[in-house]
Amino acid sequence: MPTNNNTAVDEATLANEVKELILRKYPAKVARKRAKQIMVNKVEGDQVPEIMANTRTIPGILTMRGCAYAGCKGVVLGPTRDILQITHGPIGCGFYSWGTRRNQTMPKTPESANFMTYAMSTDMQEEEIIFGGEKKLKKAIEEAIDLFHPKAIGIFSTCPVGLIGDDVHAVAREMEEKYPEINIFGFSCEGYKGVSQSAGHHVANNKVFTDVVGQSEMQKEGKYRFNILGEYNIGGDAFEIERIIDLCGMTLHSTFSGNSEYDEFASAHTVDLNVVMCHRSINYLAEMMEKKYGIPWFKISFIGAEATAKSLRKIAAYFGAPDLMERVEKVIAEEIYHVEAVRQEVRARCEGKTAMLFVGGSRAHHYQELFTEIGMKTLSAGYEFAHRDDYEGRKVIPNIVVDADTRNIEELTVEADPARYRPRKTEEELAQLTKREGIGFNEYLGMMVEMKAGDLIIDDLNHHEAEVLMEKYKPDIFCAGVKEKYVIQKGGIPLKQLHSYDYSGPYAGFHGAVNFYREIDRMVNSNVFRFIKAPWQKNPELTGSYAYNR
Ligand code: CFM
Repeated sequence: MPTNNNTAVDEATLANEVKELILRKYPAKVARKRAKQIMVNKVEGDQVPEIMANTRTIPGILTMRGCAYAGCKGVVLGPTRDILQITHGPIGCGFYSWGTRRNQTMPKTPESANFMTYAMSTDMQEEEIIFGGEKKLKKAIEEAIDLFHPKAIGIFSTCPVGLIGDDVHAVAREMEEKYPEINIFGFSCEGYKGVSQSAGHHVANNKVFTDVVGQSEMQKEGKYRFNILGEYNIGGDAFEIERIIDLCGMTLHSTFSGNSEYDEFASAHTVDLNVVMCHRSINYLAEMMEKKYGIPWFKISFIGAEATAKSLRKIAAYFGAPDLMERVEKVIAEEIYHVEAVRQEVRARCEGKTAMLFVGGSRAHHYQELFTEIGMKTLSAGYEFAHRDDYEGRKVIPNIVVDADTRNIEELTVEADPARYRPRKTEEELAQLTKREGIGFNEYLGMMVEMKAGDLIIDDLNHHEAEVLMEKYKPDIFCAGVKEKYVIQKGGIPLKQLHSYDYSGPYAGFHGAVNFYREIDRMVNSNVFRFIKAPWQKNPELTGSYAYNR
């Protein structure tokens, strides 16, 4: 996007002021650390400032982050309907990770297994914390097998399980010997692992790779077969993506993990391509599948009509068949025609309005596209738990300092499978595709590279900082999650939840783009927010100070 230099200078001045205001409230040590996590963007080619990310949240700061268990059980495995998932731990962990993410699913027949409607947990009590919980876990597994006869069972560890030393992997092995027809595996995804849910993604990727992928040679019909990695069917996104891929005549073998089944995971290594949507949560699996099976991967996004079209073209170009490319062009033309009518209408009302996005590890980047399509500008954005590569691009991976928190997570050594490794393209073909079609294999440019100079980038945003942003920038819309929603809305700014989509969706693909345009139009042009006076705007605020200051 061309940038007007003067505007960039003005924006950078404001961004620097806001940063200064944010830091002023903090004790010196905290300010020093936060200063490295709050960056005024500069872009020179693919070079952007270095940002500190994926480090511990400073105690006392109310972070937006979640835990490793959430990243493993809730995020990566949660949307799979027929892997029976048992939370080994106190009941709260299982209950609060049940259904709140709005990942949807559609069993193939009414009889097909779907365990997503159940919250299964060992419901640990003091007794198990003191004497160990393995016995109770075995009982829970047997009970689940009796009731549901699943193909596969995943056991998810919560904090106390790690603290008392229950060996979920030994239990899984023992139970698998007893029930050899069921694939039973455990995840060491104790909540405290790493510094956020990002650690849980990695733990999940590792186990799915070692224990599930490669277990079946099932092949779906079709010439153009691929997997989508990092799409979780929030608000029905996967349904819309499936619709489009069907129209294009391609075969989506497996989605990790929106609207997915165990058998699709188990045979995911039989495809010819992996495309990665959410880089943060699943790039590990893409890399490992390439090393072991020879499946190339590249980054795509189905968020935004243009991004969807671009991604479809890339996939078609990869397969390289002229009839496929023609069919894809036809689908794009038809779909864009309908999107355009709404886009133009909405754009007339939204042009020039401003947005901020603070979400997870990929959406804060992807959704900027949708705003751009209706003429809105992003002023500030950040991830909750992404790593430097999600901000600055994968080129910085070799320079990322590995700290103790990262060492906590197993890094698998993967080698080519002696029997099943099969390069899908020659080196020369890959180089050609990169040159001719601009497909960046094993590449992710990162959010900052695709944002403007002068934008304010904040990692692991907190409430104090969100309030300063609100006051100083007065954006027309703020995108974050439920923990932020009501504080922001009481401040008179509409908040769109980009995790659960509030009660709406899908937002992916062409239909999703239309849904999003309309929703944002309603929100930014609604008068109701202008009449809101927050309690602290009507009455004097209570302020406090440390006792030792007196
Ligand atoms: Fe990937 Fe996600 Fe996200 Fe994520 Fe998440 Fe999510 Fe997210 Mo909430 S996998 S990183 S851990 S795109 S649950 S579907 S919305 S924080 S930006």
